[in-house]
Amino acid sequence: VVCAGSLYPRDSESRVVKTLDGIWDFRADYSNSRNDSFQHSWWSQPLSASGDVMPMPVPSSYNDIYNDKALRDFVGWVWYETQFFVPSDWRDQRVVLRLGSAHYYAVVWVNGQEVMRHDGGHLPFEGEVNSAVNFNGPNRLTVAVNNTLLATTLPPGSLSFHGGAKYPPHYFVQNVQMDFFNYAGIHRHVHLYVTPRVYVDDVTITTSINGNNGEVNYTITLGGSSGDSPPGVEISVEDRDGNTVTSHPVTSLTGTVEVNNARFWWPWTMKPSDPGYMYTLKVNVSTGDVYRQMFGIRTVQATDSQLLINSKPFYCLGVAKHEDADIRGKGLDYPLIARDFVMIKWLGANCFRTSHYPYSEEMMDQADQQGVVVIDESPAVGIKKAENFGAVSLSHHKDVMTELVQRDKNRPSVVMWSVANEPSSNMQQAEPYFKDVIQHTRQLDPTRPITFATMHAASDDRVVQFVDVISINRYYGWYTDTGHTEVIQGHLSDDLKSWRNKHHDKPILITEYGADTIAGMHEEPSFVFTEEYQTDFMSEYHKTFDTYRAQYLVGEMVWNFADFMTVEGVRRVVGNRKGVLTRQRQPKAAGHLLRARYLKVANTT
Ligand code: GCB
Repeated sequence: VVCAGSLYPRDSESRVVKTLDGIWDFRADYSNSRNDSFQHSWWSQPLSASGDVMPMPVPSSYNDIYNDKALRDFVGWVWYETQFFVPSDWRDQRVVLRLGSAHYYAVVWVNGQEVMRHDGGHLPFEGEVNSAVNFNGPNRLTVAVNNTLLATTLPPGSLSFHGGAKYPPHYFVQNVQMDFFNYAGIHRHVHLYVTPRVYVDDVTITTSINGNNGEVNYTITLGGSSGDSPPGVEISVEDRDGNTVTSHPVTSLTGTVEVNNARFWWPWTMKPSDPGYMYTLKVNVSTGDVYRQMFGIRTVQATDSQLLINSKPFYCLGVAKHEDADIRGKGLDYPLIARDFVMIKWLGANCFRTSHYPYSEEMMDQADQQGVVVIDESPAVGIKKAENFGAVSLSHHKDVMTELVQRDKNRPSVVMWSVANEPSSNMQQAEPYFKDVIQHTRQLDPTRPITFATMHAASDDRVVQFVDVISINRYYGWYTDTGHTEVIQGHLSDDLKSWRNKHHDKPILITEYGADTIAGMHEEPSFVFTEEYQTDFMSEYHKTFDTYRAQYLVGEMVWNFADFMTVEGVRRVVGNRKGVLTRQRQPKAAGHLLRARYLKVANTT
């Protein structure tokens, strides 16, 4: 069974959510470090019965918890196990197990019975587990997770096998086509929840604005109903204080509700006094289920030269981010989420890109509620080789877009989908491949613009023709003309003009520019890797941005918000150091520079 998780599990009058987070038993399987079939049936009995187990936190990446290089760089299956109880009065209801994310490939057993598997590391999946759970005693939950990246995974990767006497037996390494550490494990919450037998399965909300009023179009899908006598539903809209704002009961599964004198959803820089206003659509099924779906009333549109939110031009003062921190790796962490929003606002940023994979739902909730705009990126980073464009890859990519849109479609913060980062969009194969992925995404969600981040030049790209906004990643003065800040303006200016000449119907967004900088390293005059170089380098970009800001440039995103971990390599000094903040989220000089700029620009647009 492949099961995508749809609605976020929330408590209500009819639902109870319990978390299974905690310290679980764990073991890596060194005997079979590949994405093959299982070498052992470790699900069939308690994990501790088949060998030693180690304590492992959930949620977290497992890589940086122990002082064990083999585990940090492990490739293959790891096993997690915990125990849980199910209240006996849940017996006649629907009991669901949901994992927010397990990277990359996961198989889940309850009491030795397989209940689901999921392909892909950054999106939720869930399944009904009534027939597997025991209501009268303990239950054993086993999760096997495999982090191997291959030609058809997203992100793609490959394995190299090294034979001969010089290498240990069965030696191989994981090659990645992306510039961040392949953290793995159970990265987000594990929830067990209960709903009535007939339940709200999905809620889709789109909004439009009519003068001072908001129009809320909704579609409800019910699950578990027999069909002959479908239950009734009652829908109401509540404001942020819980007051009902719909004047009369609405009882159909799909329709439009008008909210008079609506408070629209605004990015915090466009309405500092009242950003991120969220309403709640309350769905009440006559047979008992109640679900509350939050939403915001806003519109988004890309024109030939602007990005409009609620018909007003939005200029993205942005950061590209990563889910990355000490110890926990990519594990969900509330203090980190809270701190990141503090620092996003400290920088004066109004926008981030979820480079290079979908971020946690808990993070996205904060973007909604704090009025921070999001470009929501799929995990398709580094589709670079011919073998990454095959039919299997394409079909998986479309499935991932379906799961991503399904998860985030009701979020007002999400104003654009990014279907990929830096694919070989100059290759012939890229054209039909991305045409299909983008068409598919547009069908799923006709309301939001679509983009992808390109590293290629206007002259050799074949994919930008299909998108609404051109997103470019640029490193003049870093990977090319290294150390020469004086050439940045000329190169960037030429670049922007050549894109405009080729596609004069699309605005342009800078999705990356940045320079590696070791915090505390200084040199005057500036020298690569010093704080002085990072600020000199960025200042040159800013001058060009200011010229095109008045024309068709709709935003700038620095690479990166914070330093982050990568694979070991001669170009990386314990990770990528292009953060304007350190990995601990403290500013470098560039952080102060960006803050001064963003606060100034926000006041002049
Ligand atoms: C890029 C990639 C990003 C890298 C960055 C860099 O173009 O999109 O993932 O980390 O460059 O620092 O090289």
